[in-house]
Amino acid sequence: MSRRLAFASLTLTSLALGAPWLHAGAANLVTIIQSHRAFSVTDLHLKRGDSVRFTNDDLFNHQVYVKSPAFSFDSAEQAPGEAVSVAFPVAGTFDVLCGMHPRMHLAVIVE
Ligand SMILES: [Cu+2]
Repeated sequence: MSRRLAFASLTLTSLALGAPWLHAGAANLVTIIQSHRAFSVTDLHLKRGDSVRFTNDDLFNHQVYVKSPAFSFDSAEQAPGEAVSVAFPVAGTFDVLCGMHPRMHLAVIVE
């Protein structure tokens, strides 16, 4: 399984050791590509408040979702070429899945 961590490394900005309420305005946006029934990375580290933009680079629909007690998201059907963005407002580890392709999986770790 290939791990294109170059994308993920974009999120590893300087460690924010200050108080959480000082993070406002420092949120990052990371782009993840959905291609060949896979996400472009297998895991992603974010800071609370960062967003991920999922871009469907396949010729068929995807449906990205997160379902956890702390945080849920559902893109609904995502047509080819369509991008959806989601912010991760709470800390935790979240399984990002596709409603159409059960083998698609991305682990998002929010600190
Ligand atoms: Cu899919």
